[in-house]
Amino acid sequence: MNVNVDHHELVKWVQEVEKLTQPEKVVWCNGSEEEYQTFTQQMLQSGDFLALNQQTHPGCYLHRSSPDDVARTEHLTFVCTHEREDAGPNNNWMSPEDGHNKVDALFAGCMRGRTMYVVPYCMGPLDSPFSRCGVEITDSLYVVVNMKIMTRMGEVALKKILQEKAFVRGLHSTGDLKIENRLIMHFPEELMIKSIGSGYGGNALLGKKCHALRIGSYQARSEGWLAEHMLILGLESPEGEKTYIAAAFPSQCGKTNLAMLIPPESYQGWKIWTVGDDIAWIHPGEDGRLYAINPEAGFFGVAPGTSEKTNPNAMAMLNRDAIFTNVGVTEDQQPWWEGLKSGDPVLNWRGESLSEAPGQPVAHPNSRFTVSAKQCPSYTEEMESPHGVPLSAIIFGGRRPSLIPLVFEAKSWAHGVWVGASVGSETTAAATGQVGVLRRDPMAMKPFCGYNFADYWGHWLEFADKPSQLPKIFHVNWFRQTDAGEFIWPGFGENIRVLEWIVARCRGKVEAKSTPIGYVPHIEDISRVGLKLSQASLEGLLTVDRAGWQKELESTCRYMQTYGDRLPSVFSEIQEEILADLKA
Ligand code: OXD
Ligand code: MN
Repeated sequence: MNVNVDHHELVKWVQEVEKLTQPEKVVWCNGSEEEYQTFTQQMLQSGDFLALNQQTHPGCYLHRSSPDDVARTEHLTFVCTHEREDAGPNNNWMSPEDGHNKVDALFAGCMRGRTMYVVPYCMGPLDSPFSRCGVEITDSLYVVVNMKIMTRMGEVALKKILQEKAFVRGLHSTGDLKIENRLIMHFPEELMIKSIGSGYGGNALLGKKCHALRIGSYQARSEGWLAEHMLILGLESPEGEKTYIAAAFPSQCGKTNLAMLIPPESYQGWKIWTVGDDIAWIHPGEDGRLYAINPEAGFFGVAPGTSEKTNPNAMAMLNRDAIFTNVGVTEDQQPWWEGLKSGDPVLNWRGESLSEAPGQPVAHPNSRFTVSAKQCPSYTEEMESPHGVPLSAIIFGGRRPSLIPLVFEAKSWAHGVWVGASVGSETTAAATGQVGVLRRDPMAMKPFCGYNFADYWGHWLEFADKPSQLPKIFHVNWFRQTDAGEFIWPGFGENIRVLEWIVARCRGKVEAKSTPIGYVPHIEDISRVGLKLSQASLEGLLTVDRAGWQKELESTCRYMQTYGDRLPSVFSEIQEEILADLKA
């Protein structure tokens, strides 16, 4: 690489890591297209990549991960702070000393016979004051090529690091891929990550969950901003008015689909622009508004369920230059997953013929695609804007089969923070563990907040102290079901009907019904034109069931009490007020 890095602390750290892990050689990645091609060829030769059909999917490859390394492993993910309470009940904790000792023992000699890649990367547009850099050292080429798509990687990031002299250190090795030798450790006080034993997604692409959310949220607190698990979209009306919205949903609740929504026929003239699908870094602007940037440069989306019907924009970006992980393949080597609705698979995600594995999913439920954001038809140059986009609304949501209405609006910023803190959702395949159990997932950050949730809520609340035009806060639920288990709301492109109401509220164009839990739409303000949804069903989706909500509130309070004295006192006032209203 042309850049002179002699004597820089980065070089010292790389040398220390080299001494610890003992690789055969060290390669500094420059992030060029040529380098990407070289690495791809190497992976094809080693079998880490299988070429997909280059006629139908030029530049597309399939990677099969180790079969028990297919999702984030939250029980092996730790936040190591000096004080246990700083990590909070929301995180697994170890002292920094124990954390380093345990994980370094696994790193010792782990790269013998392997190449160690040094990957400088920048989270956020290169010229943004809000961007933050990191360096990931890894022995996985799969990680390197994914980082190339997901971040601004290589020489450009290294230049920025040398100028700024600050970067997050991330050490990664696939180790022996055994779950008993896997640890994903965060040292927020040192801006450091050490991850070993997994080559999958959020465990291994350290820029994403480890840096942009866990370390990011910690940094954000001390610097006065927010690092959130949120998509960012711009909704343009037929009159050309653009409104920006950030929305937090737990993993696999449709963030990518919502960020790329194509409006149905009855919404001609409306358009959604995708600024981000997973992470938002939000800063207060001088005008008192909140501005969001997407720190990522690509999408690491869930494949199953993605189709022409659910997400045509995603389908359009997946027919070239994409990496597929753990999907099935058709006879002519095209990628295949459940819900795709075309093609016949012959091999499942493990590479077994379907007759060898009858009744099992063809694609792993957490199988993924990695693709540059620039390939998305709804990509907007605003994704490169150094100052980000101004947010008018923040939406929280979860997967809730009953009780929670389709949409409601918080009565104030503090109430909205409480609504975000009380989010519950059924678990999905994005993390190992039981699927379909309700768990509290405040702000969709349960697996990602790098410090004590009580302090995090306090930090959110502080934004109200400054003179500002804060976004309005909403809660949505696309996942209500009938007793027979069918989804009531059609979801996907039809979600624009709810976004339209949200935008109208932000612009003061529509009234709402005040209820104990917040403002709910008048039924006539959610358009049913072109929808097969009865008035009664929509009414059901907008009704506040007082008895049910009292129970919900009890469960929320029980959860929040686990945060003890650090819990913001305004939360109990809000709860008492809602409870009194529900009983009135
Ligand atoms: C993701 C996740 O990969 O949330 O985005 O698990
Ligand atoms: Mn996510």
